Amino acid sequence: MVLAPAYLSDTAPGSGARVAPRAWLRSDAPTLSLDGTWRFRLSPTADLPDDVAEPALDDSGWDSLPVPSHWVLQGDGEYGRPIYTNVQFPFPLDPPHVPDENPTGDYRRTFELAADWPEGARTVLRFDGVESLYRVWLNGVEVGIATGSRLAQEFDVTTLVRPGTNHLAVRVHQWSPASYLEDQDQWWLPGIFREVTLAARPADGLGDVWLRTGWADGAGWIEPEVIAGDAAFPITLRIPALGVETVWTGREQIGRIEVGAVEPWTAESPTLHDATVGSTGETVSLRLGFRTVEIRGDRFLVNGERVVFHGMNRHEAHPVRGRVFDEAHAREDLARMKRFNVNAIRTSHYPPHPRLLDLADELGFWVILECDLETHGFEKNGWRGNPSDDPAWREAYLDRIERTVERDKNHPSIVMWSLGNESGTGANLAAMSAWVHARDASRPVHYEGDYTGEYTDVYSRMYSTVPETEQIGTDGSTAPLLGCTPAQGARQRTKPFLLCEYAHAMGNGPGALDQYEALVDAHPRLHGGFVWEWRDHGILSRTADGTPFYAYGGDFGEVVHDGNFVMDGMILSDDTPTPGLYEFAAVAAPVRFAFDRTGAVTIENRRHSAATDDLRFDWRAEHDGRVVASGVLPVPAIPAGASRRVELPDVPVAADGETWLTVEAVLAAPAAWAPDGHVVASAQLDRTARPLGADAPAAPRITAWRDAEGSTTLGSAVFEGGRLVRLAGRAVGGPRVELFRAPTDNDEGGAFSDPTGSDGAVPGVSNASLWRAHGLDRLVHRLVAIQEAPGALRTRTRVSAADSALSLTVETVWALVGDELELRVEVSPSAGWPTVWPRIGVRFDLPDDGDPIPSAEWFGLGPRESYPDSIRSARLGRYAATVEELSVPYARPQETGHRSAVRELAVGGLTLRTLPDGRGRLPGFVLTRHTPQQLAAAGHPYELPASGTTYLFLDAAQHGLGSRACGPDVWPEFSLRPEARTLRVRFGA
Ligand code: IPT
Repeated sequence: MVLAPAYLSDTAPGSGARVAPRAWLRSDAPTLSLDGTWRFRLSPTADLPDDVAEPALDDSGWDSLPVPSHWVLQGDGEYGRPIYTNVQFPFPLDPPHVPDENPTGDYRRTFELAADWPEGARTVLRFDGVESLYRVWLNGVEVGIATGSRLAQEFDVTTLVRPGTNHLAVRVHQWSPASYLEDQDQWWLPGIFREVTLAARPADGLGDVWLRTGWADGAGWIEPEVIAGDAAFPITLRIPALGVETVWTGREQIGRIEVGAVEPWTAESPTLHDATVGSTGETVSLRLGFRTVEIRGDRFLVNGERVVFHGMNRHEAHPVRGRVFDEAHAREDLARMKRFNVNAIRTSHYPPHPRLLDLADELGFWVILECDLETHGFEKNGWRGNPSDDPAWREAYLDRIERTVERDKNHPSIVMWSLGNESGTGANLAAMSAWVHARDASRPVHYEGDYTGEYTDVYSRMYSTVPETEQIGTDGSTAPLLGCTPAQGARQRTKPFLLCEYAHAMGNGPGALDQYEALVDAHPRLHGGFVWEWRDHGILSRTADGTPFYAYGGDFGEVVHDGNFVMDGMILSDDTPTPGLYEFAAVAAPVRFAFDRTGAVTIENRRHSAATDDLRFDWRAEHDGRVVASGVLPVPAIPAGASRRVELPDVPVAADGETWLTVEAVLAAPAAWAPDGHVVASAQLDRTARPLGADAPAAPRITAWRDAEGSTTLGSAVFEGGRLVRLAGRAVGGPRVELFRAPTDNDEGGAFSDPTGSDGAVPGVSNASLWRAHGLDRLVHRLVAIQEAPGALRTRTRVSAADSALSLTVETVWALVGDELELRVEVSPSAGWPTVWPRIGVRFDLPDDGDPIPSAEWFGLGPRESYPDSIRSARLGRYAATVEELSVPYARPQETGHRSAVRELAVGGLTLRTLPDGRGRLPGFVLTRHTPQQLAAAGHPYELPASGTTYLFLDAAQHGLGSRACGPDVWPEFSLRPEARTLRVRFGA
């Protein structure tokens, strides 16, 4: 046994020939990419001989591995497996030490240095991302050690590199002291996962360039900072499109440049100007955006206007590549964000690949750029030993923030720096902030964990509830704020507020996006927030029989893991947008419509600064979902922040049935991120003349009931012992009352890490546990009575669960009404049901008969699923979808597919229309191949049993969604309390 090397217990960020960080610049100085195939050897421990460094070592028996990549995602498990943990550390909490079991990858390659590699230049070896600690040798000589997995590092190798063949070796340890600073909620993915480059740094080149820009009152300016040696002068700054050409013959001349009238950069109109800075030996190119970031009182302003973040937390995650960057995929991802009205990104919880910020500049996003830092695993021990407040780690903290800011400082999209995530609080964070304030006074500092605002410029929280968020925004409120004395709370209320995380998008959800949005409208101190999170991090895997699936925590046999908590995105692992994202797009829409009684609509432009001249306003009128008239509303360009009242067209109103007017703001011309016609915002106005259901003939009042048994026929419906067996020429079973839904991740939420609920989750027993405890998933039935009358049949059933005295009484009445067959189901609970209910519905079973039901057509809300607190994107219309399309393949099967307020439905030869209950409410439907019980039992889609039946649920009501997987429960208004409900439908007989 040999002890692991001492540097694996050293809190220093690195050693050796590391050089100061600089901006990531496009340069014409020679570079040599060292990406490609490297020799690779994986060892289970870190106590290895330094043979890796020996140029003469025979590595012909080693494997080959691509760089960039993560070794655990290469091969078929022969290089270990990914590990997913959220807060937990996958190794003992023993800082700064890590276990001897420390997977270590040795990488080797040779490269040829071309004969024309500039002489007299310095040469640096650059790593853009290596997880987690790496030691580098060139031509047998140690170059240095570095940490900071998602940070760039350059080593000066001038004296080591030589013409001809060079031998490069890198030893990467999966675990290191730095792992204590990298406890982000994501997969642990070791390896060299970003580019490796050799770069010449000419003596007459540019050491670093920062073109700080500003904009006010129509004019822009640049405050340049250029680091260069004497030989580099003269240095010329050129911005051809603005006619700028400034020559500096000496350092002392470098100063502020007024560029005069210029279009500003904003996330909505991301105007960029190509610029070059050329010295005698090197030219770099940049794309400048002119904008000024500022905090005035409790307002966060860009170019003098308040910014509202409709943001996403963006991790770098790909089902095959992990955190290896793919520019085409990233561009499409950002374009998708734009299509869904996302205007901001928090780079949770580390700097992304540098190109991502070029894309953000170009497509237009407000970016909070976050440092690679999280020490969350210390929380469970009361933050004892937290590196954030331990002087031994100060240098590592400062190194991280310097590397973060210096690399990305030129990007106009970055409007705030964030020190990191969930790292408690302490002097090292304060020191980071002080460093940023000294280095870049033009951007505020964000860090959520600074509850009392000792060293940050904005007030930020995660998952605060709607009432608490309201109190934060309310002047004069003395409601206590998390972690604050009243005085500290008062101080925090003087700052701009943002939710760096909210609306946890795990599984089916989140609910209540609109409630948060309403607060942002009402309280200008509230600047919006960032949904947790943009995408699921599933890793594409296969079962033993080859079925593909997206793996989450535990699927790789991890010792400790956090299950599917990593599947909490607005898009699924395969990029499919979830219904939650459509809801977000509707809530965050920058254009709003308010109809009034006078036949007009007020159109409000809620953008930061762009007018609506890129939009066209289409309208259409529909009778029962069929278009009868359409056109374009004449709307003048509306400036940002303004509203216009526009007369609505006279639309023909249907005598029978419903008349609805839809207006849509669509792109009038293609944008970089969407084609023309793309819908940015829409709204519907009900113009129906008569109340819903008024044209349906009334059901007869039946009094002559007598007891019945055996079989009964009503029109095409056949009943055996009171139960439906055939309808409309096909086998149909039911209706069977169902209260259960396969618990969503939010239904399962509650038993959260922090019992005080200070992290936003509602502590306690989850709704799903209560449902199971009360047997909602295993209700049994007892038929109490069957009665018939001419043209009618009725049953009474008692429904209850094993060992429970709680029950439901369910009465069904079937009656022929003209050429239709009406079903009325009345559900009444016994007194004392203690929990909320998932649903009040009935299930019909439609066996395949060799021919599974392919699809459904309906007139109702759609096209996607909706629930009481996530229904803002649903529009009334006629829709069709296959049974498969009706369900969302969430990574862990759960309730999905509910279409609200259905009027008409056609499924497998059955047609039905619904009638409102006594309070005007219409049921929804779910059409699925699996029962809630089957869905609830499956951990992954591939675990669902083969099915021979399609199940149709008609739901008189569904419980809301909430975001209690990590945040607030369903708001009371949208919670389904046990109550009596009536469901009325008429089948085509
Ligand atoms: C919060 C984290 O900041 C984020 O990284 C992620 O883990 C999220 O939760 C849950 O998915 S921390 C939480 C304990 C409030």
